[in-house]
Amino acid sequence: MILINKKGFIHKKKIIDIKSIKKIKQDMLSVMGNFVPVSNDYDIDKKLDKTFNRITKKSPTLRSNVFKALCQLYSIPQLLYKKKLFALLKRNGFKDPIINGFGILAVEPYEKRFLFNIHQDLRTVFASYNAVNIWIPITSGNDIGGMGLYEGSYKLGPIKHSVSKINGHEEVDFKYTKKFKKVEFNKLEEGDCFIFTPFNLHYSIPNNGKKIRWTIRIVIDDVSKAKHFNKKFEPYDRKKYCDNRTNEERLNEMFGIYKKK
Ligand SMILES: O=C(O)CCC(=O)C(=O)O
Ligand SMILES: [Fe+2]
Repeated sequence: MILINKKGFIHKKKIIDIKSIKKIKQDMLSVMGNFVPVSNDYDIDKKLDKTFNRITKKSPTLRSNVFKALCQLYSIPQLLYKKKLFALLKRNGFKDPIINGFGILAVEPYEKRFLFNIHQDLRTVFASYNAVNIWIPITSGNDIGGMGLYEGSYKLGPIKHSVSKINGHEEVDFKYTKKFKKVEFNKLEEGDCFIFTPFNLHYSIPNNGKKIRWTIRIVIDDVSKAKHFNKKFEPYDRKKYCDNRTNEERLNEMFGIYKKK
């Protein structure tokens, strides 16, 4: 596996311009505005959080469906065509890029339910081991948490994950992290880009701040690295390594439907 660099991740500052991020936030508000009144705060982040809280208060089903729609926003993959990001991917050797998936993550202050344990992203369908996550904070702050990652741990290859009895998320045993240096991305600046291989072990850092940590994730891959295509699409047998329910299905089965405290 050759992945970006030996560490399997890069951090580049100011890759996505603030205007494009604002456009995404406006699109998110427009989606939510179909179901609740949009808050009239001047600050767009406050507007976003308050409006999303209104959605949450209204009903768990509405929250879940609105969230699904936000994850599929048209304007998310458009970021890939921004000059700086496009050039960055080219420089990192993406010859025949494809989009495997994209979405938004919301980590609310002091909300533990959606925090990821140490994992690799094995539920995504990859075409090759050269896939990368492009992780873009769209809110800034030091106290809103972030993500931790073990540099170079992709060298372990896919690891069999188990479901945590404590929080219902998939995880691998801590022992796998031992040989690798941990880096934490917890000083988030909107528009920065963290590009990392989904095979690097990584986890969420809790949000102890006052606003929601919103992040965008786009997964891309390179077909020129899929030498196995004459036999199969994926580079390995994914079913052997992970649970195939969605996060939401698994959490609902284990802990009941989400209701905000
Ligand atoms: O943002 C987080 O808390 C973790 C995100 C993550 O695991 C991912 O994007 O694959
Ligand atoms: Fe992940």
